[in-house]
Amino acid sequence: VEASIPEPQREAWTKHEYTGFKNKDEFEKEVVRHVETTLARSIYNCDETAAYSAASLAFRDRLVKDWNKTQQRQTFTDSKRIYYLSLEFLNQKHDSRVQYFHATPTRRLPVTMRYLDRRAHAQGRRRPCLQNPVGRAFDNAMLNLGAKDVAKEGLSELGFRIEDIIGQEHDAALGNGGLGRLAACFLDSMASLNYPAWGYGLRYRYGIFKQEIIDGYQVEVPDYWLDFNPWEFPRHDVTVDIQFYGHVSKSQDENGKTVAHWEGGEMVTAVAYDVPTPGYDTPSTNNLRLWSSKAASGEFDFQKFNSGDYESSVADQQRAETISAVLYPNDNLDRGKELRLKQQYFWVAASLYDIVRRFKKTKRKWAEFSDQVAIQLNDTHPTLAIVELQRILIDIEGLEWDEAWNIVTSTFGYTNHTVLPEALEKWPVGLIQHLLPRHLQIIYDINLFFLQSVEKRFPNDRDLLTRVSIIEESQPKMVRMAFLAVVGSHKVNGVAELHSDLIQTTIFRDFVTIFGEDKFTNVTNGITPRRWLHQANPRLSELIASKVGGHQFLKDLTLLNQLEHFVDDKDFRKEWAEIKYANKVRLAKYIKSTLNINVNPAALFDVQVKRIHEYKRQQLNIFGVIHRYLTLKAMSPEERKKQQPRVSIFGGKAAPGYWMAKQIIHLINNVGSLVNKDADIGDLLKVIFLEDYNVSKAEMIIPASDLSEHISTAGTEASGTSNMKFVLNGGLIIGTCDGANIEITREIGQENIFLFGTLSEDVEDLRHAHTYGEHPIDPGLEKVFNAIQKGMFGEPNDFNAMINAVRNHGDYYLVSDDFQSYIDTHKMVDAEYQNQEEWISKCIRSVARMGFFSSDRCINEYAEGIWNVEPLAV
Ligand code: CJB
Repeated sequence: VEASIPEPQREAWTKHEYTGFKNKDEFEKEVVRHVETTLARSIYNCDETAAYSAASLAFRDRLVKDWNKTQQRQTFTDSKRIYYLSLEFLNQKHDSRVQYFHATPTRRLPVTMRYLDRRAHAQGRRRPCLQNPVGRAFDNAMLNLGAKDVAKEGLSELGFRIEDIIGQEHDAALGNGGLGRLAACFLDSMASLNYPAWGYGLRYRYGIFKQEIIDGYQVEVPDYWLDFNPWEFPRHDVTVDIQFYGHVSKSQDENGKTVAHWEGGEMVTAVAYDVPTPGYDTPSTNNLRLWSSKAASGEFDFQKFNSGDYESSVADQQRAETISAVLYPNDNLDRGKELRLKQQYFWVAASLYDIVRRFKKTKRKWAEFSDQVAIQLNDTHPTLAIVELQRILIDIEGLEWDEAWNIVTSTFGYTNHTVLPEALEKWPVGLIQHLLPRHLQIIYDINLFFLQSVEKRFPNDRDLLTRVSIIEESQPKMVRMAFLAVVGSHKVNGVAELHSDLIQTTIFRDFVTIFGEDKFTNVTNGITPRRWLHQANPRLSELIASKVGGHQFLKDLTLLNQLEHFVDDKDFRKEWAEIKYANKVRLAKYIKSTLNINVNPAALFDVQVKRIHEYKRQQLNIFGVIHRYLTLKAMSPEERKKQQPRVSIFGGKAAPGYWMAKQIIHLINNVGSLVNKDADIGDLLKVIFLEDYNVSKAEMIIPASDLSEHISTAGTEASGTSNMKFVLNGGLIIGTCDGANIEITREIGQENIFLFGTLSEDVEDLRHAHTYGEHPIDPGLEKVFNAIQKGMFGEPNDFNAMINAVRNHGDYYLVSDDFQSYIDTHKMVDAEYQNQEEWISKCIRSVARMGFFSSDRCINEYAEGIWNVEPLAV
């Protein structure tokens, strides 16, 4: 690798190397410098936002050093890199209201009071500090650089409280739910384990919408987050022109070989924005590269501009910017919009151009490509990368088809995250033909060669060929992206054992026959303990650290098993219980402040927070809550006194076009309106819907749960990851035998989880029976339906569709089948919760046994079994 500075001049560079602040004074100096120069402000107009910006920049400067060194190390050692392609990377969305309810509660003071208070603080008169601020990138940088105390003292001397400063952060929420959050956990683990890895994604101007609840209904509000983000580096010099539309012509080269030329159409430019992603307790800092779209500065708009068509040249610009403008807000649902396909190709083409460019700098032979590059496809969204790499290799680099295809298939791995039919991506052939004419030809060729090879091995099986064809012979014809991803990858994995078995026996069954079992594997999902324990629940993290030999468990989560020795330790149990209670108090305060509802922190907190989806069955939960309410109402006051008080807490967004999901939200809110003010019921039951559930709120809600609900119809939830977060934070779960619940049970023991409901192997038969035979509704559920239809929870017609889905439309999600066992299991929960001593033992044992679910374990499995990549020593 050549340096741009010649040898004799490098001495000066070494002498003046930037080293970042080393102590409090130097930190303060950096902050003041950034306020005065970078931000062009002064003591007269340095507000908290400016202080946040300057402090972040001081840390960023230090992070950048590690980041640069990491990149240089990876280049010099010529190591194989992992490229993680994901349309979503879900980080925290900051909500300014949340921070005031973390840990030690303090009153939110009026602005002027806070100002006075801050000055008092600066003069040394301290008041209690909040311990668990929520700004992420900043907090993460402080954590990973081990300099939080320095920052705290330095900021205090400059007149600010670190909690207020962290609270200024407005981070990106570039994802919908589990899939995007998994990608963020993976980035954390890859850096923490010193793997050379890059993430590639899109820099949406609008991330996931903000949810407001108005009169019980969800309303979506756009979320603009790009005001000032010190954590990203615009690389205006790193751009790639991406072509769309046009046509393909063919010519012969000097050797008589046919060469394809993709010509015409329009260009859009991709601009790179880099986000350093530091690892925990290591200087390794990887890169997340997000692409933003803008109009190409090439001939197209220039021509129009010259011909005086200013308006349309501006329109072109806006059209180009539209590509990266907005995250599609659907979870587990494919809507097939043209702009979405444009996003996919734009992102994939820019990323591959970048990856190939980096590889070509090594001057290695093409045959070595997959020794240097592993590309992981996070779901089918980046599947066009397979086609694009084949195109680059044959059309641009002049390789033969077979040689190119070998390189392609040994480079890619594909992770499947869902078996839901409505989520499996398909694109109309005509749309691809129009947008990416050359790619369609290549897809047809990939399919042709694939089907020929199948035909050879399984002659005379036309059905098989039809079933596995990448092209679905429907009206219109469709490209099946999951099949293309399977054919173009060397490994395909599911995200939990049951899910990986299911994909091999259902959607990809024929491919297992064709390619053999070895191509298919499982990597059970995991979560980063840095975020989901240490940062979300600092007191619990410290308590654990005090028992298991310090914070090493955050790097090796299996060390949690030492907690088993303390299950009977009185003081430990007491502190454990106090922490849970404090977390519940914090959530109760938040509920009071946002909804003006009093909930009793001593009640059992029963939480279901996740995207709203029929398969996740929030409807089962709310029907169960109604059943509980009706049961309580029918009791005598004496009987009621014996019942376990509960707070049922819901949160989650519905995709804006998902009408049924929105009705579920509406019903939850209507039930809450009635129940929460019913004097007969009081503390025995409260029903809460928390608005705008996101990662920040998850950090507050999850540590406060006693029981959480993971109750998808068996066989529908690929893994789930919040189940892991809840258990790791000392909450028990009620769940179906679905996704990772099964492995959680295996790890923590059957006695520590409340399982209920139909098993996945019985689901199909029941569905069949509903459609073709009798389908009597569960009598308990029937009572619930009657109450709704009598208008107990508002206009009954609003909920007809929800009821009809169960009663008249085959009950696809088996709500009625599972209702009785769901209710019975909740009765068991109530009974067991009464015995607090036993309950706490279960919680501690569960946490002790959760080591398996670290995303570090997961990343090591990918590295060994799929990527063939080693960590890079630092
Ligand atoms: N998943 O979040 C999504 N969106 C999709 O479109 C498809 C799947 C989720 O991915 C998670 C990470 O693998 C899984 O834990 C979860 O079960 C799945 O629904």
